[in-house]
Amino acid sequence: MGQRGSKQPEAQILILGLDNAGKSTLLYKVKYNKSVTTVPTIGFNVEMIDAKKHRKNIALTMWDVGGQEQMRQYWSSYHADAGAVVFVVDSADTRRLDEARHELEHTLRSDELRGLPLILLANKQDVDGALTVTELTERFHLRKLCSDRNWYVQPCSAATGFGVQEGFRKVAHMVKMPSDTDTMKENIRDTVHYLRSNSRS
Ligand SMILES: Nc1nc2c(ncn2[C@@H]2O[C@H](COP(=O)(O)OP(=O)(O)OP(=O)(O)O)[C@@H](O)[C@H]2O)c(=O)[nH]1
Ligand SMILES: [Mg+2]
Repeated sequence: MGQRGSKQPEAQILILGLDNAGKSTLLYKVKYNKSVTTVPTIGFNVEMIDAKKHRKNIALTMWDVGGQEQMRQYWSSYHADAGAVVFVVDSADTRRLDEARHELEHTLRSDELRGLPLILLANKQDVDGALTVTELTERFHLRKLCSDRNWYVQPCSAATGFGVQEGFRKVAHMVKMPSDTDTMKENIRDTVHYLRSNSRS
């Protein structure tokens, strides 16, 4: 908390997806509004962005984790403290959609990510043959898969910038802030206290 000495609330965003989905390109597009040339991520990249949630300033720490097969075993070590999951898909890579779906399903089974919002970024919409939001929603069985969490699919292109700011605005809107959990815990504590004191009288 308060890594930059700022008082604004902070939340952690986990950015996952198969290798070549465009995670790092998206990260730098939203951070610097620049198209950068990336190399496959070994380990992770981390950047902070300022955002707004309910008109209040917040800071989002974005963890962009490498998606190559040998990197995926480490994804779970980033689960703790996340406030939202962003899953990036190459919408034009139809051959690997089942692989992407499998990884998403596996990720969402994590206890540490239970109830957190999912934002699926349907990237590479500039490429011919890219699947639409409706097609991806069906292919990923998102309604069923996300019956216990908030979810949203944002079409975007890290190459052109289309949909990128909108996507991360949505992330800021949906992210679960650490304070939400604290408030919830306090409410539970108060309720327990109230019930106990009532049962004694
Ligand atoms: N046409 C097009 N190419 C994109 C887009 N986004 C990313 N790319 C390209 O896709 C390739 C992979 O992008 P990265 O951002 O490195 O992918 P990544 O998901 O970070 O991959 P890993 O780090 O290996 O997990 C690069 O050549 C990018 O330039 C997009 O929206 N459209
Ligand atoms: Mg990368």
